[in-house]
Amino acid sequence: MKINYTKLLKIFLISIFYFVIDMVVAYAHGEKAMEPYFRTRTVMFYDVTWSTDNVKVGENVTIEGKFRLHSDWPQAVDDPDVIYVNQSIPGPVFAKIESYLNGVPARQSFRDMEVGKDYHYKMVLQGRVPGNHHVHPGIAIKGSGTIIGPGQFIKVSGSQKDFKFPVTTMDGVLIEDLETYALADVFKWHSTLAILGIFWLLWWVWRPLLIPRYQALKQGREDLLITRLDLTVGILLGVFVFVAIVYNYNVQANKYPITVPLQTSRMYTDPLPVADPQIKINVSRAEYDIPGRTMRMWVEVKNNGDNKVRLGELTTANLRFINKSFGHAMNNVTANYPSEHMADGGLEIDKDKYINPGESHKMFITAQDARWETERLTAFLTDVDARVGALLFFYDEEGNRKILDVASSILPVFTDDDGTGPSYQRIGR
Ligand SMILES: [Cu+2]
Repeated sequence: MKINYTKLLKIFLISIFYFVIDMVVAYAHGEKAMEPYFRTRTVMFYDVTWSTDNVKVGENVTIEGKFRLHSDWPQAVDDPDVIYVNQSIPGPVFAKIESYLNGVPARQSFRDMEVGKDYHYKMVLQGRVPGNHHVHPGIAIKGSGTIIGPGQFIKVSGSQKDFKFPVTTMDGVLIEDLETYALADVFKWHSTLAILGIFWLLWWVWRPLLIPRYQALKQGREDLLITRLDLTVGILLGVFVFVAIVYNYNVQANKYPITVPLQTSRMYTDPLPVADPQIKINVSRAEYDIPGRTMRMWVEVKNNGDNKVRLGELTTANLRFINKSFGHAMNNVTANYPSEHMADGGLEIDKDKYINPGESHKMFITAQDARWETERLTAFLTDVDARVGALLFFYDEEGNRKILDVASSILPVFTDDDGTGPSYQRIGR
């Protein structure tokens, strides 16, 4: 068979072209690529705030909020035995100054997090590189990766030259700028070792390589492969590297007698004390209407508390569906909350009302938004774990909030259903 090299070259170039194009449009933080069961049933972010959306280089922005570890934690995701409070930003455009989990400094990872419980995180970032950056909180789960919260664009203005990171060490030495501290030593060591490495590589590479050496070996002439000079150079190099390391180690140990190694111990904090909402939810059916880009849920809510409660919000995968006709739910939305995380249509509730203490109330919830599609949440249709989860926010008449995490298997609906189709009738809407 004759190979068409021109055609092959063309395909190759086109692949590279598309690869490059793809890199240009890659701009978000990869959360869309994550499976919906990961994004709707693990770390559920809520009450996220950014202290400002405009800082100068060297100024601080505080990001804080809460998350619940969903009770219906997916089997395919490692349990949150070890987590780390992190930020998701495009490279080191901010410097992290402080971070906390439930008020405990979060420089290290936390162990034994409890599923079904709530935690509060806070981090302070300092503007470093000018630009308009998308800033998310993130929670890294050991074994499963980082799940990121909602993002807000924060503009950093000024010049990167003005960024200084002064630190005073424990023994009182002021380091004027951590950015450039001991950088000369780093370059010196890297170049010294690189030169030695390249020398050693070239020493062997400059002469005939694989085939001639293989033939010499086959003819029983190993003695030709390594000469006396090779041996001498090898020994000298080994001795030189060893002496250089021991000598410099001693010089540094005398120069900095007190050093603290990186800390690897794990932190622990109790979860936030959250009162039992005294609400029971039974999801009898959930479906996703593909042409209508709508999630529908049939739920029965039993209010076991002493106060009337009404459903105000459904939030999942950082998308918020608000019951817009309910004042307490609207009050919970801060004015500058990023609109990309707000579903335009809000949450539609059939038979929306305050549920009395002791009452069982059947409701039909509709969450419609094109973001189901654009956020690629509809991948649950092809997942091996076709369950979807969410947080539901209920409020009593005083506006006190009660948060519930719900999950249900979800069925796809492929026909264009306008609300009168068979699935509705079957459920007895
Ligand atoms: Cu982002």
